[in-house]
Amino acid sequence: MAITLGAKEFFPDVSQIQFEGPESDNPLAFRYYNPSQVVAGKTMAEHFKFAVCYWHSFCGEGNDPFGPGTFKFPWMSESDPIARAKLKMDAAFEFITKLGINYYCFHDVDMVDEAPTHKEFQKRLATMVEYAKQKQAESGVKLLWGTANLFSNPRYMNGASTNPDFNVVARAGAQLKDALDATMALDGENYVFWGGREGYMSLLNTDMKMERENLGRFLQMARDYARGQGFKGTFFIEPKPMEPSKHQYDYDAATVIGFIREFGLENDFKINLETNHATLAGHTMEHEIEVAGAAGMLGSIDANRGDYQNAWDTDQFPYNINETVEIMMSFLRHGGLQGGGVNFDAKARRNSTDFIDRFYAHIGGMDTFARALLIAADINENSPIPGMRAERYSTFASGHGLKFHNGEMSLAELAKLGSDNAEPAQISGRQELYENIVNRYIK
Ligand code: XLS
Ligand code: NI
Ligand code: NI
Repeated sequence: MAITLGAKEFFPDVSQIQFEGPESDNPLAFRYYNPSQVVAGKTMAEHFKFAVCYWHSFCGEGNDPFGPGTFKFPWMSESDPIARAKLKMDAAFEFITKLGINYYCFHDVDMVDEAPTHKEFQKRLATMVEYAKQKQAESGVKLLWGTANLFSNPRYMNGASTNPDFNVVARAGAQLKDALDATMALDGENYVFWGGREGYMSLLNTDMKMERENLGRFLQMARDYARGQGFKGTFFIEPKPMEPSKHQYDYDAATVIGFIREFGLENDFKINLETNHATLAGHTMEHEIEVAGAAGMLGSIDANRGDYQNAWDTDQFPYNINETVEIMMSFLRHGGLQGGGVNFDAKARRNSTDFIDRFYAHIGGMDTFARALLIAADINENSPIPGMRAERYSTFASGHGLKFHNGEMSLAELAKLGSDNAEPAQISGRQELYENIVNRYIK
């Protein structure tokens, strides 16, 4: 059943993508993602809350530092910015709906082109927010999160809230307030801060202490304003170590947790982790999930993957099943996401020039996650791994170990036990056995 929301159908060759099971050879069907299937106590749709991102799927034309875009959007021939933005939104909602996805995410400037003045952009954005309201109501698609693009416009070349010039900080504030208003008007469930240029290019000209404090103030203001307007959602900070800055202040999950606590944001902020940002920071995504999860701050995921042979944010769609199984093992261990979902912050390759490639990309990403969830749940429920992990830490389950863990032991007591006991026996970590078991469950 094809659902057409706008007057024009943009993808007449694609009908509603259905779950057909692992044996299906239909490239436009899900083989694992079955939204209503219950796994580990929740439906797949509830676990993931998959989202399509506006910027990669409907704005990015495939340009790279060596060449212009390769991708021709059918709405580009429309010259009026509002008419063009409305066509783009019609196409976006048709795409999202046909994929059976319930959420989307956007930056303010993804919705409609920037204008010569701030006031003119405000008007454009307000028009598109009204239009998006209608599209959401017709389709049932919801806004997972909104954000302000405070990094593309040349005025932000030295940062937005961390800019050395207060005038730029104020301009960023105007954009932030509008993006918060747009998110709230659309019942956005969360709001994201990704600070691409909130960092430095050189310490020679940078007062890092001042810039970090200003970033903290900016986030506090955002929280106070939105809470004052009745926003009940969660704010997320999305860590990334670098790119476009040489160094970004929100380096990784551990750094962001410290920042959130330093600036008193812990009751309102959690973390939006992105796979390729984890790898750029020299971590795995499951490492980042463990760090955020342990702090109770695992909010949302930007799903993608990098390329191990080069080191930039390639934003490829998830595909690697072993990697995603380990991600889902950590995900389940921490009880899933708090408030957020799995947003495909990923783009089809520059030479994947047909719109159908974006359908294949999302189907593949969703199926990779769904299959990994099934495998991770199977490992948790049926494999020896949970028992092996529990056994590995069993000396902390009772007695002296438990007392130590609970902070009920002094160093003198600990030292006495350590000195009186015989040399501890050597216990293998069994890493290769764990790895073999994981591979055995990947079927
Ligand atoms: C860029 C980021 C960006 C954020 C939203 O690397 O991933 O796309 O998710 O601003
Ligand atoms: Ni992202
Ligand atoms: Ni990214």
